[in-house]
Amino acid sequence: MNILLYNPDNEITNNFMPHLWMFLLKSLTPPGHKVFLIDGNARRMSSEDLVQYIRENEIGLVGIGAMTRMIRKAYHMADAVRAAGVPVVMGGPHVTEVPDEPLGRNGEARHADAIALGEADQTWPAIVADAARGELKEIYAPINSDGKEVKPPLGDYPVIPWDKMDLDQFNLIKHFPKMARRMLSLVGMTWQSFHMIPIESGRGCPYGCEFCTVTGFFGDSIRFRSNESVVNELLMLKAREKREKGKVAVFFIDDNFAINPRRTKSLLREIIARGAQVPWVAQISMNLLRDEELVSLISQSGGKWIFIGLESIDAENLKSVSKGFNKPDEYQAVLERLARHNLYAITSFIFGMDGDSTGVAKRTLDAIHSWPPGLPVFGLLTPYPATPLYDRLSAAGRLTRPKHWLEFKPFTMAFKPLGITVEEAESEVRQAWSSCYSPETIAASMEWLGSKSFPDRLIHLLSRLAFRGIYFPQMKRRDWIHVLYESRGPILSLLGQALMLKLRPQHRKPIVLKPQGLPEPAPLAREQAAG
Ligand code: B12
Ligand code: SF4
Repeated sequence: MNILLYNPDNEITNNFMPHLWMFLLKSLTPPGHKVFLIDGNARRMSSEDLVQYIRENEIGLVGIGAMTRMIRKAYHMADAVRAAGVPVVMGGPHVTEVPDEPLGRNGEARHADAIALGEADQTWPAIVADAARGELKEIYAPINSDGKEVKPPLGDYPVIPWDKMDLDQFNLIKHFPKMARRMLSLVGMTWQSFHMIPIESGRGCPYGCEFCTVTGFFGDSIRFRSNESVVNELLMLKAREKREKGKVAVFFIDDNFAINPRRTKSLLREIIARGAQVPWVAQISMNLLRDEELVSLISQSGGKWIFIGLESIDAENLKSVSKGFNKPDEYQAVLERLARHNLYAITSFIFGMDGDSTGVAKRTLDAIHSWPPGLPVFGLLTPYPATPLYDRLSAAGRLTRPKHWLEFKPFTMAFKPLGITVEEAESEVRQAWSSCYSPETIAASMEWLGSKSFPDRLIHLLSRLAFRGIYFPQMKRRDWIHVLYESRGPILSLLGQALMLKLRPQHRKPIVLKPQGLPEPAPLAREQAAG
C-alpha cells in the first residue's frame, strides 16, 4: 500500500523545520509499504493539489498530523481526501485532546475515518496493517491488555534513515536571500543545502505549567533514548552533510533538553568525544541554566541557540500559571552566562496573564533591552484544549472563543484577561514585536555582537530577519526587499566584513573587530530607550 503522511501549513507563516512525527512513523512502518511525506510548510498545497497527488501516486491511506493551530486546515484537507475515497487517519496533540471532534461525535461533520490517540509509535504498525486489510478501527489508543496507557520507553528508538530520506522540500538554502548566499560564499561557505533537522533525545516534562499540553500528553515521567542512538543519528547527519557539501543544524525538540542535567551532560560529553558536533538549538528551562558546567558543555558540543520560555518578568504572573520556578531576578545572569559561552537565547514571552496590565510590553522591553541580544518572541496566553488553563477559564465563563482553533486568527485573544482588555493585550504584543524587530534594534544588536565571529553575526542577522516574519507579513518577495532595505546598515557592514575575510585569506580564524569577551550591553539599551 502507498501511504501519504501529511502535515498541513498554518496558513500564515512557513516553518523552518520538518515535523519529526512523519519521519518517525515512516521509520516505524512495517515493510511492504511505500511512504510519501508532504509537509505543507515546505510544499503548500490546496485540497485539489493534494487529491491530485493522491491519485497520481495511488495512495491508499493518508495520515494527517496537526497541532491545534493547523487543525482547521487539517480538517479541510482530510474532508477532500475522504471525498476522493481514500481513508484518513489523524493523530497528534489536537485530536488526542478533543477526539470527538475529528470523529464527528460532537454533532458536527466527521473528518477522519480513524484517529490515533497519544504517542503512536506502538499503534502505527497496527493502523497500517488494518488499513491494508480495509479494516480500520475508529480509535487506536496506546493501552495494554489491562486498559492502562503505555508510553513508548524510547530505549528501542528506531533508526531514522536521515542519510536516505528525500529532504529536498526542506532545503532552507533555497529560501536564503541571494545576497546572504553570496556573503556566505565569499567566506568559503558554499553550501549546496541547509537543513534544520528535528531530533528528540527524550520525552515528557513533569513541570505541568498551566497553559502547556506537554505534561498531559507525554506524561510527567521522562524517558530518554540512549546516548549512543542520539550520537549515531548526529553522525549520520554529519556524513550526509559532507556527502552533499551542505550544512546541517539540529533542533533537539525535547521539551526540556536538560530536565535531567546529569544525563544531558553525559550525552553532551559523548557528542564531544565522538566528534558528533553540529550546530544545535534546544529548549531548556531557565532554572536549569544556572549550571556553569552544563552551559560550557552545551557550547563545546555545538549548541548555538537555547529556546527559553521566560513567559513573564512578573513573578506573581508566573505563579498564577504554575511556572513559579522561573525567577525573573535571575534572567539577566542566565542570559549573560549564555552569552559568555557564545550562546544566545530565543526568549519567549506571553502577554494576557491575569497579572498583566497596560504597559506590560514597555516593562518587558526595558528588561529585554538590558540583556544580551537574543531573539524574543511574544504571544498571547492561549487556552489549548485539555490544559488546566482551558478548564479554569471555561469554568469561570471567561472563554470568548471556546473553539478558537476552528476560526484560527494569529495573535488574537480567545478569553477575557483580568487586568487589561483584549484589544490592549493584542496591542501590547504588537508593540513588543515592533520594538524588538525594528531596524534600530537590529542595528544595535549587531553592534553589540561586533566582537563575535563573522558566521555568528551573519546567522544572528539572518535569524533576526526571519523571526521578524513570525509576526509581520513576510511571505512575499516585496516584503523581504522592504525588510532588507530597512536593515541595509548592518547588512552592508557584514558585507564589508565578508570582503575583508575574502581579501585576507590568512584569516582563517574568526575576524575580531573588538576585543573578545562580553561587551557592555549599554548601546542596545540606549537605542531602545530612544525607540
Ligand atoms: C518542535 C516543536 C515546534 C516547532 C515546529 C514544529 C516542527 N517543525 O517540529 C516550532 C518551534 C516552530 C513550534 C512552534 C509552535 N508550537 Co510547537 N512544539 C514542538 C515540540 C517541542 C516538539 C514536536 C515534536 O516533534 N514532538 C515529538 C513527536 C514525536 O511527537 P508528536 O509530534 O506529538 O508525534 C507523536 C504523536 O502525537 C503521534 N502523531 C503525531 N502526528 C500524527 C499523525 C498520525 C497520522 C498518527 C497516526 C500519529 C501522529 O505520533 C507521534 C509519535 O508518537 C512540541 C512539544 C512536544 N514535545 O511534542 C511543541 C508543541 C507541538 N507546540 C505547540 C505550540 C502551541 C506551538 C506554537 C503554536 C507556539 C506559539 N504560540 O507560537 C507554534 C506554532 C508553530 C506553527 N508552525 O504555526 C504545542 C501544541 C499544542 C496543541 N494542542 O496544538 C506543543 C505540544 C507544545 C506545548 N507547549 O503544548 N513547535
Ligand atoms: S516546562 Fe515547558 S514543557 Fe514543561 S510543562 Fe512547562 S511549558 Fe510545558
